[in-house]
Amino acid sequence: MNTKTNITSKFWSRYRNLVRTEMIPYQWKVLNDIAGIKIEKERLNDDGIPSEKSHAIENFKIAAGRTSGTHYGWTFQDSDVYKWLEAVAYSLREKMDPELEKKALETIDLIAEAQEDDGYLDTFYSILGINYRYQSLAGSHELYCMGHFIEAAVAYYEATGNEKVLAVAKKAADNINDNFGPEDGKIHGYDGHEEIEIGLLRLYHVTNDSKYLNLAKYFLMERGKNPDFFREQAEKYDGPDALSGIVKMPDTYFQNHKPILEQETAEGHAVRVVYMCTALADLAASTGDKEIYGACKRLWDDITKRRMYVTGGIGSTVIGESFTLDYDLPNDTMYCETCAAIGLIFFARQMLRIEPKAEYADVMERALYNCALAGMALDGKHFFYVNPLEVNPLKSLKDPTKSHVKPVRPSWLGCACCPPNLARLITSLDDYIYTENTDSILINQFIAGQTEFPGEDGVISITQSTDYPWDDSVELAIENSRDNDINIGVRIPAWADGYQLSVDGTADTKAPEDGYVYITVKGNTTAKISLKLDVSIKRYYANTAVSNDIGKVTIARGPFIYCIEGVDNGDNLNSISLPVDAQFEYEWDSELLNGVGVITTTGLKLVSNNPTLYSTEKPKEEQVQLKFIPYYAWANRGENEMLVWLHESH
Ligand code: FUB
Ligand code: ZN
Repeated sequence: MNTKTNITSKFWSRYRNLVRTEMIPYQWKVLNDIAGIKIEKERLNDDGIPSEKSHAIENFKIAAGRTSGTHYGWTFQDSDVYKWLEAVAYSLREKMDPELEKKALETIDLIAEAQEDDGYLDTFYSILGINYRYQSLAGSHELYCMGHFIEAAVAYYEATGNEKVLAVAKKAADNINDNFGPEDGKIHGYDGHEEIEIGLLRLYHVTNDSKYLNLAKYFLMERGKNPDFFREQAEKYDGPDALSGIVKMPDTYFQNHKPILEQETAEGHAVRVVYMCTALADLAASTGDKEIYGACKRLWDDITKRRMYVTGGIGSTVIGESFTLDYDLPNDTMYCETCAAIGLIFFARQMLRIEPKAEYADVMERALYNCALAGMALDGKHFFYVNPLEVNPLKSLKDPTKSHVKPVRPSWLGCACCPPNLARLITSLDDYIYTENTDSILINQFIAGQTEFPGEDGVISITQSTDYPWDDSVELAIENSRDNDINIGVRIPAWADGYQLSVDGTADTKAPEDGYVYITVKGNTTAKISLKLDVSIKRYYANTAVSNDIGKVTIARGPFIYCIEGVDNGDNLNSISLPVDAQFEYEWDSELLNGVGVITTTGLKLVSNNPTLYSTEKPKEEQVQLKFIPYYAWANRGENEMLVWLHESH
């Protein structure tokens, strides 16, 4: 999409400014080890987690020969720098900032210096033993890191026209192409963590060079053909330890148990799955391959219809940061990694390129406004890795099975994949609002702003005026200066029980097609579309196959899932129930949590009469005032309990 968007949404402008003015500079300091903060381990008491410092920029300086020392951090430490650079690219696309550009250009120079003469780019092996490269792919993340670099490079090139960064990316991709593929003498394998496939496809889109598409396809189609691939490499390997223990994970962890086109369910590490699916869907969209699309659809359905939390989080267990089985969605031991929700948003975006179904945009919205956004504190400087739906801080502290479930966001994490992923998502939000097809434009997200879609015979301009996500009304001004008609598909969110739509003041009662109402705007004309959505507060129930949510209810308004916190509702939140006939009040509170819509009602709290552990005496019921806040804003007022699914009382 060759569009230009200016986001004016109050809600999103705050976040985008926050990322530009707080998060990106803060990350820069962290990457350079000058932030003066305490970096936390993802899991308490796990000695295997490097967390004293980031050292990410220093690794590049050592690899470039500017300084001496050794590599520190995860094998994928380089990717923190690349994701930062990608976020900077989008940020500069939105608003030029010479100081930030200078930092980016210096970083690009440093990366180019760290690149080997033949194009190979990975500080871990450049520092610790280049002869061992590509030989321990289960945990080395070499292709994962280069994939992130290629994504950053394409983004930077597209934002600024910088040829140097694109040349470095091509050189890296060419090195990979020289070393991997079906030909004799090349490695018949792939990275333990999918990502290079996404990068290569982006490189293909910007260069139009089919060798990058073919290489991405090779990696995707090769995965799972030889489930022993990582073990075979590990048996021969005697180089530096590149997360070698990971090879003992089950084949499903790497989506390596069978060829992707035969995979019926989403198995293993959740981020890997959705990154794989993102590339697979991009490939299907780019080639029109129906079989590949079928695989995308199967995995999409399994993830979103049987394995996704109501917040859009995915990954039910900390063990392997993985999916488990259909309908297994525990609320207090889950993983729901921020990166996984972001990856699901990437996947949804690619699926929208294949077919105009609002279910993709619905899931995108759910994951965006809930799980993904919860990954960052309102100050833009504290981050969650995992996003629970139920937290008791004492249990997190004392129960080892919950040591990954943090009750407050740390300043930074030893494994820092999530914060820069959020930064690149929020700064590139423009790319998720619309899907442009030959004769249609889908409006997937309601985000105030103005976008221009240039075409050969003119421009289509869309201006969205709305206070969404808080408000229920969206005004769309469409100007079609092309000769041809354009069909504007307005998404009707699945959560909206009702809506009213009018075009130039006249009610439009057409039924939505796959969740979009289409309005034709003739060539060289304009149209004003008004949409009003039913955002009344709704109760949601999980399928009864979800044993953890039986008898429970959660509430939502518009795209937001709500929760209760201890600071508003006292301790022992599980003793609270929501009466089936409770009436809700909704009020905007501009003073609270940077401005949120608050929901209040009367609930019931069970209180033991008897202090003994077990008693024949029934606890008494007390009426309590309940205050719900949007899930994304929890844990911004200190350490306390939080609960999304409440018992429902009759
Ligand atoms: O392996 C790289 C990243 O680190 C993964 O995507 C995250 O889940 C974390 O394990
Ligand atoms: Zn992450």
